[in-house]
Amino acid sequence: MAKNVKRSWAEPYKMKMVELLKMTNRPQRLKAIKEAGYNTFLLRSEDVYIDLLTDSGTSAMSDRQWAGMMMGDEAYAGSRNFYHLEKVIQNSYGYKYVIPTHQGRGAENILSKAIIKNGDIVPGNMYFTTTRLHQELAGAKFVDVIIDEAHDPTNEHPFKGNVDLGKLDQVVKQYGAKRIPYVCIATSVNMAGGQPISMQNLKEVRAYTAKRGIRIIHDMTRVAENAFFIQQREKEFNKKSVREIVKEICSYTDGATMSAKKDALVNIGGFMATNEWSVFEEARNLVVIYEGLHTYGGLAGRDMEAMAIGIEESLSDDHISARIGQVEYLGHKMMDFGIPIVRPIGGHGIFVDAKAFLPHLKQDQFPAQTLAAEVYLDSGVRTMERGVVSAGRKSDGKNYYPKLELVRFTIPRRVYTQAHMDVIAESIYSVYLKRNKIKGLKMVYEPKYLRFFQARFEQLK
Ligand code: P71
Repeated sequence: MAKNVKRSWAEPYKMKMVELLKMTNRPQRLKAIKEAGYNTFLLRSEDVYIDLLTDSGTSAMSDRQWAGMMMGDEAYAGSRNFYHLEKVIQNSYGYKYVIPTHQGRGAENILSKAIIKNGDIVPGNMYFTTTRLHQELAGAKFVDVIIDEAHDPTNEHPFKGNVDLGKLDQVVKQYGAKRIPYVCIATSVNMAGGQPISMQNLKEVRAYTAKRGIRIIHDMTRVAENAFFIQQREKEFNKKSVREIVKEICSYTDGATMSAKKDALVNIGGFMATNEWSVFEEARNLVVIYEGLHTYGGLAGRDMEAMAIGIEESLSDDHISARIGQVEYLGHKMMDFGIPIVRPIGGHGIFVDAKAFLPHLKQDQFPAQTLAAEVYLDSGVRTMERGVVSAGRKSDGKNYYPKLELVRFTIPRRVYTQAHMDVIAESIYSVYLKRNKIKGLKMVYEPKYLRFFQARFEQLK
C-alpha cells in the first residue's frame, strides 16, 4: 500500500435496527406533490424516500438514549431526569440556570417575553424564522449585523457566521445601548448555510457588548458543529476538543436558547439557560403559562433523560467529525457534478443556490420552492425551501426579498448511509441536466405567520 493513504471518516457506531422505507414511482410522486400544493412541508412522510427536510428531531437515538427513555421519572414535579439534565447543561455548557421547554421556539418565546420591551432592537448574526418572529411578537425589531460575505453563496470566508462589528456599532449608536436587551448570536448560522462564527469574532463581540452593558444571548442549537469548525479552522484550537471549545463559546455569552432536536440528538426537546437570577426568575414564571412546570417545561421525564444523554454524545469528537464528514461527502459529490452550492460546505446540510440553478426564474416565481418540488419528483428526496417563501413579509406587509434563495438538503444525524448520499447527488444532477425546461410556481394560499409551513402553490403555465 502506498504511504500516506488518505484515511476516511466513518461512523463511530453500527446499526442494530433499521426502519423500512416505501419506494415510489414518478406518477405517484407527481400526485403527491400536487396534493401537497408543491410545498414539501405538506407531503406525507410515507411518500418520501430520503427525508432531508430538516435535521430537526430526525436524528437516530443511540442504544443508551433508548435505555434512558426507560428510566423516565414521570413525576409532575422534580423529576430525577430534570436534575440530570440540569447538571449536564451546567457542566457541559456552563450556564447557571436552566428551564426545559418543549423545543427551541418554546425557549425563544419565554426568553423574548422575559427580556424584550416594546420598541427594543435585537441585533443578530442573521435572522432565524421562529427566533425573529418571537422577538417581533415581544415588541422588538431585529437588525441583521452579520458580515456581508454571509449573503454571498460563492464567498469562501471560513467564518461566514461572524458579526460585522461596524454594523453592530452603527445599530448601538443609532438606537442606544438601553434599547438593546441583547445581541442574538447563533452558532452555525442556519439561514446562511450552517456557517460558523469564529471564537475570535465572538470574543470581540463579547468585549464590545461588555463595555456597553449589553447581553449576548446564544442560539446554541448547533453549537457542537460550530465548535468543530473552530477546531478545524482556527489554529489555536486545533488541539482542543469539541467539548472544550463548546464550553469556551458559551462562556462568552450570558444565556441561551436551544432546540435540542438538532445537535443534542433527540426527537423533541429544548431549553433556555441564563446566568442571571432575575432573568431566570421571570422566565420561570412565564414557563408555567406556556410550557409547563419549570422542572419539565412541556417534556416527559424520559425526553429529558434522552436529552441529557444526547448532549453528552453530541460533544464527542468522533461523533461530530463523522457527522460533518458525511455532509462534506455529499457537498463534494454535488460540486463534482457542477451543482451551485453555498461555499464553504456548512455543518448540517448542503444548500443549493436556486438563483444560480434556475437563473431564468425571477424570485417572485419561487426558484427554491420550485427546485425542491422538482427534486422530490425526480427521486422522492425531500428538501426544504430557504428563500423568499421562508423570509415572509415585513410588519408593513411587504415581502422580504433575501439575497439567498436556497434549497436545503439537510442531513439527519446518524440516519442515512453513504449510498444514500450518492443517490441524492445523482438526483440533483439529473434535475440539473434539464434545468432549462423547469417552470416556476405561483402562490395560491398564504397563511399569516411562518407562511412556508402551509403555503400552497401551482405550477406556472
Ligand atoms: C430547521 C429547524 C426547524 C424549523 C423551524 C422553522 C422552520 C422550519 C424548520 C429550528 C431552529 C433553528 C435555530 C437556529 C431555533 C430553531 C427553532 N430549526 N434556532 O432548521 O435552526 O427550534 O424547531 O425546536 O422550535 O429545520 P425548534
